[in-house]
Amino acid sequence: MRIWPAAVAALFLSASGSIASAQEITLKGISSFAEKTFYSRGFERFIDKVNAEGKGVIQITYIGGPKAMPPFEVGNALKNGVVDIANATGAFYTNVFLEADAWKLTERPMAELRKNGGYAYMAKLYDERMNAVFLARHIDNNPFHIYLTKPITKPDLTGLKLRITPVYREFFQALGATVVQTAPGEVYTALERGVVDGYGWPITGIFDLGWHEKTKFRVDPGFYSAEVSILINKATLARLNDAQRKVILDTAAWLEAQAAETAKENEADIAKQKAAGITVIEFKGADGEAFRAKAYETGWAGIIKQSPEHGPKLRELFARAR
Ligand code: 173
Repeated sequence: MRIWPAAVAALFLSASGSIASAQEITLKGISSFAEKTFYSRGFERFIDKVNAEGKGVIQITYIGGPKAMPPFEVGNALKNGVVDIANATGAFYTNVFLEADAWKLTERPMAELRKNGGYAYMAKLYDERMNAVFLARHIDNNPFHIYLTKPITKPDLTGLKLRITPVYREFFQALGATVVQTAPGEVYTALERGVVDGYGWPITGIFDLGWHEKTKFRVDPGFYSAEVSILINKATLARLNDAQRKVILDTAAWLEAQAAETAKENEADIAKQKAAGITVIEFKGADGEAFRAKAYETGWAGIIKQSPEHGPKLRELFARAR
């Protein structure tokens, strides 16, 4: 007689245990940028908040950065469901979705792009090309710059070899540079060996991988707006129940709302670069305006050339009249 209540209790316990584990889902997350460096930090805050608020509901296991997966492979891994959630920038996955590089050309905040159809236009392409949903842009208002080991006196890179990603290709070539694409993890060695005379990178983060040691000049003004975002595999998102989806979407909205604040961090790195002895080569006034205009013209020309179908529409939605 006494065995029944125990057996029933055991059954109940194991049943409720399996229900609990069926309700908690664990996603695999990967970053295209090194762990704990500037461009991974927003993703890491996202993971920490999901894991805190999603206890018993949803958790993210952080696989890591480029040590775990080459950064230019992350887009494919997300598309194929090898990972569920990724921190990446469009330039790193043009191999699966070439128009993603157009995010760098946005001159409107994400809040506006989510209203004016710009986000919706891209969302359709993420769905079609990448089986993905764009959750949150956590880097914005963060311009790119040219960093050099040799000085220039005018906006002319003739005779110089620069490290690039797709972000800078058209612009640097238009300025006369020879270009070589590398992942961020190869920049230090390329500088050290004199394989390159400089590189493109945003205003923040050059200290993360020690590049300040090899950098002598920064060219101002900056151009474009770096984009780093969190993407989720479409099938993964579809598999989530309402509570799980709510944790992900609420945390994404929380993170994207902070993206504009990236600009506050720009100033700190500008000061740090100065303290590290990096000399600013500045094109002032009309020269600076012409330099920036050329960046946008060549940038859009590159996107439109590669995607005559979507490039012009993206320009209408992303750009400001200039
Ligand atoms: O230079 C790069 O590797 C690059 O394209 C990029 C994009 C966004 C943030 C940081 C770097």
